Amino acid sequence: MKADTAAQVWPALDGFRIELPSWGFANTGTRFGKYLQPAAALTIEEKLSDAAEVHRVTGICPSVAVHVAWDFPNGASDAARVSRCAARFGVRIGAINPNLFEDQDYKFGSFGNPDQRVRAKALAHCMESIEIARACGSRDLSLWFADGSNYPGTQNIRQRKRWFEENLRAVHERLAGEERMLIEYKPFEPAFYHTDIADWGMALNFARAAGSKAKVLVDTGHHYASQNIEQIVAWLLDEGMLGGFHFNDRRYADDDLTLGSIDPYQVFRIFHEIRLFEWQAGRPADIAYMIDQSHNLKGKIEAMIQTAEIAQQLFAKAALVDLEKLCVAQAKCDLIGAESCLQDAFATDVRPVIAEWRSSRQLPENPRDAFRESGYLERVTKERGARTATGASSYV
Ligand code: RM4
Ligand code: MN
Ligand code: MN
Repeated sequence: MKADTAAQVWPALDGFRIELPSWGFANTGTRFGKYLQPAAALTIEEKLSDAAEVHRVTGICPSVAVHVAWDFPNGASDAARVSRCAARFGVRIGAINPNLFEDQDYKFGSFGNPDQRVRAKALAHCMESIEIARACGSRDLSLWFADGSNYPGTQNIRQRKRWFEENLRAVHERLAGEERMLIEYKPFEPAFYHTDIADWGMALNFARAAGSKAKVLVDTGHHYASQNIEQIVAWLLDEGMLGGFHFNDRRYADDDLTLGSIDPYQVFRIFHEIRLFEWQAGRPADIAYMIDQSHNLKGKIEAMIQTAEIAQQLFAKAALVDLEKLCVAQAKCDLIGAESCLQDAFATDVRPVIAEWRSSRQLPENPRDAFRESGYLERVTKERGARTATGASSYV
């Protein structure tokens, strides 16, 4: 490996960490059913144990995002135990995701529900989520809403927007110090006519209305086909409003496919925009990189290792873009010169330099091989197999 490649890539690798989703280790499926895996985790302890395994072989996944209803069945009183358990496994609790869906009360929405009682219940759940975040020492409250409607004319869109603003502001008021709230958007599903936070503009608007600790969360799967996600990223960076990512890939609609499995160049372009921003601003962007994938068919732990590896590779490739050369080419409108800066970096095989970086950090050169050789999967398959066949509730 050329010394200058290593000089560019190693610092980027040292600074790159990506958070795992607890729900990615549980049995999940589609609305048409699920295929159970005998090794799937059923409890938060098992999810943390699996996540720790991903971190052990990759070295870049030290934190785990959690969903309150699935991982803290007794709410805030579970927090100390869960947090200690994470520490025992060598990971920590990351973003706290309130569950503002599934419960029968949320049939017509949570923050946007016409029933004041339900809006208050949703708000109280967010307040408890902040308590959990504090008890676990985690900074980010990550808000995704299933709210919307299925038929034209059935809900007052503007009224719901006002209700959202009200509750989001109330959540924001409860935040202290470094704590943040991240607002995620999604164009459709489960609502199929209108979604209350359907795109980045709406999320940005809500974040601004809520207060300075509110930022936008970009889930790469939550865009219409062919949308220019890196432009959205560039705008949010410029506005100081990009809080984090949920990484996954999609072909048709939100389906949590493995990051980069369909369009790795897009992920590369997103990372490039971030790096260009950081280089020009002279400071790191404060962004939470998170994976939001839940694999139904692939082995769950292995799929997470694969995802972390791909994220790392695409991040390393973006670190190879010659930014000085790019800026000169852009200023001269040297189109092919500028475009080639991206293409040359993207075409570079960074796997050897990453393998060297891993060895130097006492990490296995090939994380997936190391996982297969560890015998972990066989062990948990045996331990968990018998129960998994019976416990099949959605996402838990
Ligand atoms: C949504 C969204 C959220 C995730 C839920 C379960 O599509 O991506 O981030 O927490 O699914
Ligand atoms: Mn998401
Ligand atoms: Mn999603």
